[in-house]
Amino acid sequence: MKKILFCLSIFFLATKLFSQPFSLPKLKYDYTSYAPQIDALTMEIHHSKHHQAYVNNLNKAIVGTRMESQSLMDLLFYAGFRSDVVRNNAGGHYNHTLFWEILAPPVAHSEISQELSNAITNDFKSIDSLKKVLLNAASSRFGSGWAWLVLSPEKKLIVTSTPNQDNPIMDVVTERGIPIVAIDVWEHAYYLNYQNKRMDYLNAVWSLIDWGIVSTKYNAAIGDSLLIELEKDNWPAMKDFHKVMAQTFHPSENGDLSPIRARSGEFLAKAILLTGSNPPKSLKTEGVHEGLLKLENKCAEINTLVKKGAKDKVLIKKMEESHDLFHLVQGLCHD
Ligand code: MN3
Repeated sequence: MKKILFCLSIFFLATKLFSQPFSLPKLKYDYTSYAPQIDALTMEIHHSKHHQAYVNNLNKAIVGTRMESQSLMDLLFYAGFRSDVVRNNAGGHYNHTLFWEILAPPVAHSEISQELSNAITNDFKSIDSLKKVLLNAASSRFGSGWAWLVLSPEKKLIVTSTPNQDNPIMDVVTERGIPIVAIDVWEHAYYLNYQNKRMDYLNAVWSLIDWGIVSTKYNAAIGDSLLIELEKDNWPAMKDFHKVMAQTFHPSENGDLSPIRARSGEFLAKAILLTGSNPPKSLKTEGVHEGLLKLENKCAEINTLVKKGAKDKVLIKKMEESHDLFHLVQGLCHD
């Protein structure tokens, strides 16, 4: 029995040591199925080399850090707080995954839903004008990047484009939302077959988009609580405060009080600006103002303590209290 337990524990330890948080998703069709729109060699290199490299580099960057236990969504949502390596490779992994999901050989396409069809008519007049707007965003993206069809927090469909491996979930972009169509406009996506003719590639990719799958993405996005999180984050004073909070609180958790000792005045100033700011209109914010006043008082206490040269232990406790208050206030906001 002991032997079995020992073997089992070795097995679990080994899977823990060698398991990687993220892995390359399999394609639904083989590499040859996307031709003539996208040739097999481009598909193979794009998927098995480029996408695989984003996955490998992401895993390498987060192994042994607190990020290892976080979801891909968390990594993306706060990309502005992450290193460039994490931002680029988490983006690379997410973006390509969505791109593969929505592409299918035309013979395998499923029908667009009535809901998505209506939404496109409402927000773009017709699927043809959506095509124009989306392909224009893709063709005019300077250098490498992506074009997107996105469901915004106001539940409108919008077209956006981002550079490099950024995407609309990230806090580094201005127009945020949940992407339901992704178009890769890096040269590695088309250069073998199309060289400099990006527009020809874009027309070909458009004809591979399976609108039945996009409809499923649209339905899921409509009910996704991520929309509320994005709306909450659409509050600049809240974001500014959060940034200073993250940069001072997290070091204090590890016993480093130097950031808050250097920035307690700024911490208080951001709290005052936050109390005086207006939350996004679509959020219900009962009790939020009272919560923010308490938070401001807490930041004032911290600033006074820092000025008096208070002990680390006292400051750590107050920082914890302010952090708890902040999350309490954030939790009060809903749509
Ligand atoms: Mn690519």
